[in-house]
Amino acid sequence: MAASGAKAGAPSGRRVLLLAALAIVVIAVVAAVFILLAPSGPREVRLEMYEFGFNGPTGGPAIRAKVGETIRIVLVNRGGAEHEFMVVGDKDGFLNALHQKISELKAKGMDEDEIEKSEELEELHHHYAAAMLMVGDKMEHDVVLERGETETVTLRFDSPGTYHYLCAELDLTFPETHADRGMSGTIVVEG
Ligand SMILES: [Cu+2]
Repeated sequence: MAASGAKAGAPSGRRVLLLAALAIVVIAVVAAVFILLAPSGPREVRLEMYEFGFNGPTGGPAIRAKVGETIRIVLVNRGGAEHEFMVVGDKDGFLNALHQKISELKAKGMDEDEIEKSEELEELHHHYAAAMLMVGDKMEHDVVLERGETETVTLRFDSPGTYHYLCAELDLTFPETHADRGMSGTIVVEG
């Protein structure tokens, strides 16, 4: 009896092992199918704003993207001042034009606050913005965050190239902007 019991037990043990192995294979296949079929949302990049950088005291991480790809950017203002996010192609051109305009408006007797809110500066932002930002259900060329505020924006690029994201808020050492103090980073868009 004991011998036949041992004989019967051996194949049953192998069967258990076989079933376990089969179960592992089935689980692996199901998991792989789930991963492949899961809707892949837009890539998310988190940028924390400080004086005067993104994710640190200066500069910002380089972001890589493909033409037509939607990127979701979560902006968190962790600084002590208001900060802005916008994307330009020609950073030097934008900052030079901005400096010139600020000097002109300053010569007219406008103070920092009036210049910041002026239509002329708004037009410059609009002219140099290289990518529109989807903020909620609105298209904007820039977005401004108060201290402690969080905002999610999505954007995509139609042309390859090197772009710059930056904060063009005026600084207390007016007429310099936060971008002049290093608050910018690159976005490399490949075709
Ligand atoms: Cu700023």
